[in-house]
Amino acid sequence: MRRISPVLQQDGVDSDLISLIKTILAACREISFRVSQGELAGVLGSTLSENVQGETQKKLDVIANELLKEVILETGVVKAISSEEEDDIVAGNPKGRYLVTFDPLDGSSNTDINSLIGTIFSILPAPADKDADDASIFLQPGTAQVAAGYVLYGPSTMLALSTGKGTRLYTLDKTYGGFLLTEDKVTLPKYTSEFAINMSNQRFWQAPMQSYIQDLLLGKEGPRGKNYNMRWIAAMVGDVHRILCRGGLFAYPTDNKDPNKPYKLRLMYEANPMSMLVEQAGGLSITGTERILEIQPDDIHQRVAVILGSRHEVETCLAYHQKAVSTN
Ligand code: FDP
Repeated sequence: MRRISPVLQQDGVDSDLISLIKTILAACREISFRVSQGELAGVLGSTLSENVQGETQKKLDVIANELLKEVILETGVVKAISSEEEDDIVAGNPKGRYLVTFDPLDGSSNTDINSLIGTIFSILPAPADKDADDASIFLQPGTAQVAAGYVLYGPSTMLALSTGKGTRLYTLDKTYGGFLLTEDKVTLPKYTSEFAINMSNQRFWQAPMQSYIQDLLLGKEGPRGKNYNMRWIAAMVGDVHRILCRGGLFAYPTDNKDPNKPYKLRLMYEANPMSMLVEQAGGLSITGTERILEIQPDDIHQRVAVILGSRHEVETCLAYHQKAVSTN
Protein backbone atom coordinates (compact mmCIF):
# COMPACT_ATOMS: atom_id res chain seq x y z
CA MET A 1 0.00 0.00 0.00
CA ARG A 2 1.22 3.48 -0.86
CA ARG A 3 1.96 6.34 1.51
CA ILE A 4 0.94 9.92 0.76
CA SER A 5 4.28 11.46 -0.20
CA PRO A 6 5.03 9.21 -3.19
CA VAL A 7 1.46 9.60 -4.46
CA LEU A 8 1.68 13.40 -4.31
CA GLN A 9 5.19 13.42 -5.80
CA GLN A 10 3.91 11.33 -8.70
CA ASP A 11 1.21 13.99 -9.25
CA GLY A 12 3.93 16.66 -9.45
CA VAL A 13 2.85 18.41 -6.22
CA ASP A 14 5.33 21.00 -4.95
CA SER A 15 7.52 19.74 -2.08
CA ASP A 16 6.50 22.65 0.23
CA LEU A 17 2.87 21.79 -0.34
CA ILE A 18 3.52 18.11 0.38
CA SER A 19 5.19 18.95 3.68
CA LEU A 20 2.36 21.35 4.58
CA ILE A 21 -0.25 18.64 3.91
CA LYS A 22 1.77 16.17 5.99
CA THR A 23 1.97 18.68 8.84
CA ILE A 24 -1.81 19.16 8.80
CA LEU A 25 -2.17 15.38 8.88
CA ALA A 26 0.18 15.11 11.84
CA ALA A 27 -2.13 17.41 13.80
CA CYS A 28 -5.15 15.40 12.60
CA ARG A 29 -3.53 12.20 13.87
CA GLU A 30 -3.25 13.83 17.28
CA ILE A 31 -6.88 14.98 17.09
CA SER A 32 -7.89 11.46 16.01
CA PHE A 33 -6.17 10.01 19.07
CA ARG A 34 -7.90 12.42 21.43
CA VAL A 35 -11.27 11.81 19.76
CA SER A 36 -10.85 8.04 20.09
CA GLN A 37 -10.06 8.35 23.80
CA GLY A 38 -13.49 9.94 24.32
CA GLU A 39 -14.36 10.57 27.95
CA LEU A 40 -11.17 8.80 29.00
CA ALA A 41 -9.05 11.58 27.56
CA GLY A 42 -11.17 14.07 29.44
CA VAL A 43 -11.69 16.04 26.28
CA LEU A 44 -15.39 15.77 25.57
CA GLY A 45 -16.47 18.99 27.18
CA SER A 46 -14.06 18.31 30.00
CA THR A 47 -10.63 19.62 30.93
CA LEU A 48 -7.21 19.17 29.36
CA SER A 49 -5.07 22.10 30.38
CA GLU A 50 -4.70 24.36 33.37
CA ASN A 51 -4.30 28.08 33.80
CA VAL A 52 -3.61 30.27 36.78
CA GLN A 53 -7.20 30.20 37.94
CA GLY A 54 -7.10 26.41 37.98
CA GLU A 55 -8.55 24.06 35.43
CA THR A 56 -9.84 25.51 32.18
CA GLN A 57 -12.73 23.97 30.32
CA LYS A 58 -11.59 23.20 26.80
CA LYS A 59 -13.86 21.70 24.24
CA LEU A 60 -12.45 19.36 21.65
CA ASP A 61 -13.05 21.88 18.85
CA VAL A 62 -10.94 24.46 20.69
CA ILE A 63 -8.17 21.93 21.27
CA ALA A 64 -8.27 20.85 17.60
CA ASN A 65 -8.05 24.49 16.53
CA GLU A 66 -5.02 25.16 18.72
CA LEU A 67 -3.21 22.04 17.54
CA LEU A 68 -3.75 22.87 13.88
CA LYS A 69 -2.93 26.55 14.23
CA GLU A 70 0.33 25.90 15.99
CA VAL A 71 1.75 23.27 13.66
CA ILE A 72 0.60 25.00 10.46
CA LEU A 73 2.19 28.33 11.42
CA GLU A 74 5.41 26.53 12.41
CA THR A 75 5.91 25.20 8.87
CA GLY A 76 7.11 28.62 7.69
CA VAL A 77 5.43 28.13 4.31
CA VAL A 78 2.10 29.61 5.40
CA LYS A 79 1.40 33.34 5.18
CA ALA A 80 -1.81 33.22 7.24
CA ILE A 81 -4.49 30.92 8.52
CA SER A 82 -8.21 31.35 8.91
CA SER A 83 -10.33 29.06 11.06
CA GLU A 84 -13.95 28.62 12.02
CA GLU A 85 -12.76 29.06 15.61
CA GLU A 86 -10.99 32.40 14.97
CA ASP A 87 -12.87 35.64 14.31
CA ASP A 88 -9.91 37.09 12.43
CA ILE A 89 -7.13 35.62 10.33
CA VAL A 90 -3.84 34.79 12.06
CA ALA A 91 -0.72 36.03 10.29
CA GLY A 92 2.21 33.68 9.68
CA ASN A 93 5.39 34.07 7.65
CA PRO A 94 5.06 37.21 5.41
CA LYS A 95 6.96 35.29 2.72
CA GLY A 96 4.83 32.14 3.03
CA ARG A 97 3.49 30.79 -0.25
CA TYR A 98 0.25 29.31 1.09
CA LEU A 99 -2.89 30.15 3.03
CA VAL A 100 -4.78 27.54 5.01
CA THR A 101 -8.43 27.85 5.99
CA PHE A 102 -10.03 25.12 8.09
CA ASP A 103 -12.90 23.89 10.20
CA PRO A 104 -11.02 22.14 13.01
CA LEU A 105 -13.95 19.98 14.05
CA ASP A 106 -16.95 19.83 11.76
CA GLY A 107 -20.14 18.34 13.19
CA SER A 108 -19.02 19.15 16.69
CA SER A 109 -22.47 18.45 18.14
CA ASN A 110 -21.75 14.80 17.28
CA THR A 111 -18.89 14.68 19.81
CA ASP A 112 -21.40 14.24 22.65
CA ILE A 113 -22.84 11.09 21.06
CA ASN A 114 -19.60 9.41 19.89
CA SER A 115 -20.59 9.85 16.25
CA LEU A 116 -18.84 11.03 13.08
CA ILE A 117 -16.86 14.27 13.16
CA GLY A 118 -13.94 15.54 11.11
CA THR A 119 -11.46 18.25 10.20
CA ILE A 120 -11.96 20.06 6.86
CA PHE A 121 -9.16 22.08 5.24
CA SER A 122 -8.53 24.15 2.13
CA ILE A 123 -5.16 25.43 0.89
CA LEU A 124 -4.92 28.54 -1.30
CA PRO A 125 -1.96 30.29 -2.90
CA ALA A 126 -0.85 33.38 -0.95
CA PRO A 127 -0.79 36.63 -2.95
CA ALA A 128 2.78 38.00 -2.73
CA ASP A 129 1.77 41.68 -2.95
CA LYS A 130 -0.37 41.87 0.21
CA ASP A 131 0.39 41.77 3.94
CA ALA A 132 0.00 38.62 6.02
CA ASP A 133 -2.54 40.33 8.31
CA ASP A 134 -4.75 41.51 5.44
CA ALA A 135 -7.87 39.28 5.48
CA SER A 136 -8.55 40.04 1.82
CA ILE A 137 -5.73 37.64 0.85
CA PHE A 138 -8.21 34.82 1.56
CA LEU A 139 -10.95 36.18 -0.68
CA GLN A 140 -10.29 33.88 -3.62
CA PRO A 141 -12.82 31.63 -5.35
CA GLY A 142 -12.72 27.88 -4.67
CA THR A 143 -11.27 27.28 -8.13
CA ALA A 144 -8.00 28.75 -6.79
CA GLN A 145 -7.58 25.99 -4.17
CA VAL A 146 -4.34 24.04 -4.61
CA ALA A 147 -5.47 21.34 -2.19
CA ALA A 148 -8.61 20.42 -0.30
CA GLY A 149 -9.42 17.63 2.07
CA TYR A 150 -10.96 16.32 5.22
CA VAL A 151 -10.01 13.84 7.90
CA LEU A 152 -12.96 11.83 9.17
CA TYR A 153 -12.78 10.52 12.73
CA GLY A 154 -14.96 7.44 12.47
CA PRO A 155 -14.57 3.74 13.24
CA SER A 156 -11.42 4.21 11.17
CA THR A 157 -9.73 7.55 10.55
CA MET A 158 -9.85 8.42 6.87
CA LEU A 159 -8.50 11.20 4.69
CA ALA A 160 -10.10 12.45 1.47
CA LEU A 161 -7.65 14.59 -0.48
CA SER A 162 -7.48 16.36 -3.81
CA THR A 163 -4.68 18.45 -5.27
CA GLY A 164 -6.55 18.82 -8.55
CA LYS A 165 -5.77 15.40 -10.01
CA GLY A 166 -8.80 13.46 -8.83
CA THR A 167 -9.92 12.63 -5.31
CA ARG A 168 -8.26 9.89 -3.28
CA LEU A 169 -9.09 8.22 0.02
CA TYR A 170 -6.49 7.18 2.56
CA THR A 171 -6.90 5.26 5.80
CA LEU A 172 -4.86 5.92 8.93
CA ASP A 173 -2.81 2.85 9.78
CA LYS A 174 -2.66 3.18 13.54
CA THR A 175 0.06 0.52 13.76
CA TYR A 176 2.57 2.54 11.77
CA GLY A 177 1.05 5.98 12.27
CA GLY A 178 0.64 7.10 8.67
CA PHE A 179 -2.14 7.36 6.09
CA LEU A 180 -2.15 4.67 3.39
CA LEU A 181 -3.87 4.97 0.02
CA THR A 182 -7.03 2.85 0.03
CA GLU A 183 -9.01 4.31 -2.93
CA ASP A 184 -7.00 5.71 -5.80
CA LYS A 185 -9.73 7.16 -7.94
CA VAL A 186 -12.95 8.10 -6.20
CA THR A 187 -15.74 8.20 -8.78
CA LEU A 188 -19.24 9.29 -7.89
CA PRO A 189 -21.96 7.33 -9.65
CA LYS A 190 -23.86 9.66 -11.99
CA TYR A 191 -27.26 8.44 -10.76
CA THR A 192 -28.43 7.90 -7.21
CA SER A 193 -31.54 7.18 -5.19
CA GLU A 194 -30.27 8.51 -1.85
CA PHE A 195 -30.48 12.03 -0.46
CA ALA A 196 -29.38 13.83 2.72
CA ILE A 197 -31.12 16.92 4.05
CA ASN A 198 -32.36 18.20 7.41
CA MET A 199 -36.08 17.57 6.79
CA SER A 200 -37.05 19.52 9.90
CA ASN A 201 -36.35 22.68 7.89
CA GLN A 202 -38.72 21.71 5.07
CA ARG A 203 -41.27 24.46 5.64
CA PHE A 204 -38.53 27.11 5.56
CA TRP A 205 -37.07 26.18 2.16
CA GLN A 206 -37.72 28.09 -1.04
CA ALA A 207 -40.37 26.76 -3.44
CA PRO A 208 -38.01 24.93 -5.90
CA MET A 209 -36.37 22.94 -3.08
CA GLN A 210 -39.77 22.14 -1.58
CA SER A 211 -41.04 20.68 -4.83
CA TYR A 212 -37.77 18.86 -5.68
CA ILE A 213 -37.78 17.03 -2.29
CA GLN A 214 -41.54 16.48 -2.48
CA ASP A 215 -41.07 14.67 -5.79
CA LEU A 216 -38.32 12.47 -4.29
CA LEU A 217 -40.68 11.56 -1.44
CA LEU A 218 -43.43 10.59 -3.89
CA GLY A 219 -41.11 7.77 -4.99
CA LYS A 220 -42.12 5.27 -7.63
CA GLU A 221 -45.59 6.76 -8.01
CA GLY A 222 -44.26 10.31 -8.47
CA PRO A 223 -42.59 12.11 -11.40
CA ARG A 224 -39.15 10.65 -10.57
CA GLY A 225 -40.48 7.09 -10.98
CA LYS A 226 -38.30 5.47 -8.31
CA ASN A 227 -38.09 5.21 -4.55
CA TYR A 228 -35.50 7.29 -2.72
CA ASN A 229 -33.87 6.57 0.62
CA MET A 230 -32.77 9.26 3.08
CA ARG A 231 -29.62 9.37 5.22
CA TRP A 232 -28.64 12.23 7.55
CA ILE A 233 -25.53 12.10 9.73
CA ALA A 234 -25.84 15.79 10.65
CA ALA A 235 -22.12 16.36 10.21
CA MET A 236 -21.30 17.58 6.70
CA VAL A 237 -18.03 15.68 6.78
CA GLY A 238 -19.87 12.40 7.40
CA ASP A 239 -22.58 13.05 4.82
CA VAL A 240 -20.07 14.06 2.14
CA HIS A 241 -17.93 11.03 2.95
CA ARG A 242 -20.89 8.73 2.32
CA ILE A 243 -21.50 10.51 -0.98
CA LEU A 244 -17.85 10.05 -2.04
CA CYS A 245 -18.16 6.35 -1.14
CA ARG A 246 -21.43 5.52 -2.89
CA GLY A 247 -23.01 8.65 -4.42
CA GLY A 248 -26.10 10.56 -3.33
CA LEU A 249 -27.24 14.15 -2.97
CA PHE A 250 -26.47 16.33 0.04
CA ALA A 251 -28.19 19.66 0.49
CA TYR A 252 -28.20 22.45 3.02
CA PRO A 253 -30.32 24.86 0.98
CA THR A 254 -31.42 28.44 1.48
CA ASP A 255 -34.10 28.77 4.16
CA ASN A 256 -36.03 31.55 5.85
CA LYS A 257 -36.01 30.15 9.39
CA ASP A 258 -33.90 33.13 10.46
CA PRO A 259 -34.11 35.95 7.87
CA ASN A 260 -30.67 37.18 8.98
CA LYS A 261 -29.11 33.77 8.30
CA PRO A 262 -30.48 32.28 5.06
CA TYR A 263 -27.57 29.81 4.72
CA LYS A 264 -25.94 27.44 7.20
CA LEU A 265 -22.63 26.21 5.83
CA ARG A 266 -19.42 28.19 5.51
CA LEU A 267 -18.04 28.85 2.05
CA MET A 268 -14.30 28.97 2.68
CA TYR A 269 -13.75 25.96 4.95
CA GLU A 270 -16.81 23.78 4.35
CA ALA A 271 -18.42 24.31 0.95
CA ASN A 272 -15.30 25.07 -1.12
CA PRO A 273 -13.10 22.15 -0.03
CA MET A 274 -16.04 19.72 -0.20
CA SER A 275 -16.99 21.05 -3.65
CA MET A 276 -13.45 20.46 -4.92
CA LEU A 277 -13.44 16.88 -3.59
CA VAL A 278 -16.87 16.18 -5.11
CA GLU A 279 -16.12 17.76 -8.50
CA GLN A 280 -12.74 16.03 -8.71
CA ALA A 281 -14.66 12.77 -8.19
CA GLY A 282 -17.02 13.55 -11.09
CA GLY A 283 -19.87 15.11 -9.10
CA LEU A 284 -21.36 18.60 -9.04
CA SER A 285 -21.70 21.27 -6.37
CA ILE A 286 -24.01 24.29 -6.66
CA THR A 287 -25.99 26.78 -4.59
CA GLY A 288 -29.15 26.31 -6.66
CA THR A 289 -28.19 29.15 -8.99
CA GLU A 290 -24.40 28.95 -9.42
CA ARG A 291 -21.33 26.70 -9.17
CA ILE A 292 -19.97 27.03 -5.63
CA LEU A 293 -16.30 26.95 -6.69
CA GLU A 294 -16.80 30.09 -8.79
CA ILE A 295 -18.21 32.28 -6.01
CA GLN A 296 -16.09 35.34 -5.29
CA PRO A 297 -16.03 35.48 -1.46
CA ASP A 298 -16.49 38.78 0.33
CA ASP A 299 -15.92 37.55 3.89
CA ILE A 300 -13.77 34.79 5.37
CA HIS A 301 -16.72 33.43 7.38
CA GLN A 302 -19.48 33.86 4.81
CA ARG A 303 -22.19 31.23 4.51
CA VAL A 304 -23.64 29.68 1.39
CA ALA A 305 -26.40 27.32 0.23
CA VAL A 306 -25.04 23.91 -0.76
CA ILE A 307 -26.40 21.21 -3.08
CA LEU A 308 -23.79 18.62 -4.04
CA GLY A 309 -23.31 15.04 -5.10
CA SER A 310 -24.13 12.71 -7.99
CA ARG A 311 -24.15 14.62 -11.25
CA HIS A 312 -27.58 13.69 -12.58
CA GLU A 313 -29.32 14.34 -9.27
CA VAL A 314 -27.70 17.77 -8.79
CA GLU A 315 -28.59 18.66 -12.39
CA THR A 316 -32.19 17.62 -11.74
CA CYS A 317 -32.34 19.76 -8.59
CA LEU A 318 -30.86 22.67 -10.54
CA ALA A 319 -33.56 22.25 -13.21
CA TYR A 320 -36.25 22.80 -10.51
CA HIS A 321 -34.51 26.06 -9.56
CA GLN A 322 -34.14 27.19 -13.20
CA LYS A 323 -37.79 26.38 -13.94
CA ALA A 324 -38.84 28.58 -11.00
CA VAL A 325 -36.75 31.48 -12.34
CA SER A 326 -38.12 31.15 -15.89
CA THR A 327 -41.76 31.04 -14.74
CA ASN A 328 -41.34 34.09 -12.49
P1 FDP B 1 -22.34 21.34 13.44
O1 FDP B 1 -23.18 22.57 13.59
O2 FDP B 1 -22.73 20.22 14.37
O3 FDP B 1 -20.85 21.63 13.49
O4 FDP B 1 -21.85 23.53 9.76
C1 FDP B 1 -21.77 22.65 10.78
C2 FDP B 1 -22.77 21.49 10.78
O5 FDP B 1 -22.61 20.76 11.95
C3 FDP B 1 -22.62 20.57 9.54
O6 FDP B 1 -21.57 19.69 9.66
C4 FDP B 1 -23.98 19.88 9.48
O7 FDP B 1 -24.31 19.41 8.19
C5 FDP B 1 -24.90 20.98 9.93
O8 FDP B 1 -24.11 21.92 10.68
C6 FDP B 1 -26.03 20.46 10.78
O9 FDP B 1 -26.75 21.50 11.30
P2 FDP B 1 -28.30 21.36 11.74
O10 FDP B 1 -28.36 20.30 12.80
O11 FDP B 1 -28.65 22.71 12.24
O12 FDP B 1 -29.09 20.98 10.52
